[in-house]
Amino acid sequence: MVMLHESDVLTKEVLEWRGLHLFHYNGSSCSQKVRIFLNLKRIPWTSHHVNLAKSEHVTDWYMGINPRGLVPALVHDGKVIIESNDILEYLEVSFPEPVLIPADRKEEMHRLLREEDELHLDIRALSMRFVVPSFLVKKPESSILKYEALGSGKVNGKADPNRVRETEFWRDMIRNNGISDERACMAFERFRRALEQYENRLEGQHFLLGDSLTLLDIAWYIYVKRLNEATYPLHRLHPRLGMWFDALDARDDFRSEVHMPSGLGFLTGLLHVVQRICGTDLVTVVGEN
Ligand SMILES: N[C@@H](CCC(=O)N[C@@H](CS)C(=O)NCC(=O)O)C(=O)O
Repeated sequence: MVMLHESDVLTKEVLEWRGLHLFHYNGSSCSQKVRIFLNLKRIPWTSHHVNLAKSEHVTDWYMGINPRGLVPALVHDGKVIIESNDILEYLEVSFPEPVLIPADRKEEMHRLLREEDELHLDIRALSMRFVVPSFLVKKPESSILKYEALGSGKVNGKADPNRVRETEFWRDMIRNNGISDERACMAFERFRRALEQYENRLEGQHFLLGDSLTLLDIAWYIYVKRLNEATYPLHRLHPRLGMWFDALDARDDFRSEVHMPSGLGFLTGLLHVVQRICGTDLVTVVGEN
């Protein structure tokens, strides 16, 4: 679990904070996952909205809290926890009701959440190719250099290797002038394989881990929502998952956290029209049309 050491945190004031504080962004998939979890548990929390579109996460103050410069980050009674899945596993222990990680499935859940987290750069790649026009989200070299200079650069008292992963992603985007076809196909294939596995699980059960809703459903609902927005052919390729997704998406406590602002919805719609005309839409690029 990534619970930061005091020396990792440069914005020392948060170490004095009491109660539960979440740093998050409306449109961030990992933040949405945490907010749905908090809704279901009815946990009261203080919101600190970090506007990624205005680069509020690449500041001395925020990177002094999360040295990875990412949302979400949690401060609970002076402890700083980063990484959405670690935050959720931590919260499950502190707020056990209703159960979202069954006691006898903790290890399996942990393993499946790790697999889910390994796909994070893939969902980002698909989002930045098929949901948001890449010219709006590409980072110039100057922002990457600023990112590298901020924060302690340490997690658990040691130099953090994840920062390099982050900067490589953004520098790749500069080199390829966006997300390349090859990168998009790789991300698509990884998701197709993972979703196939969950499609099979749904053959004899209502939810991904059995017959009751768990954290795994929340985590995959968020990914599938984004894949839908990227025009992934969910219902055609994985019909059972399509039904599972529709049922969750009809719930207020899920849907309220993943609402796309109307301005972005319009831009995404326009992007899809242009991509279809140019033959650069998702199903054409990945050869699934
Ligand atoms: N593995 C991390 C991923 C966090 C992450 O990548 N957050 C994105 C939003 S979903 C972010 O903060 N992006 C800002 C940026 O890359 O500049 C987690 O699960 O918390």
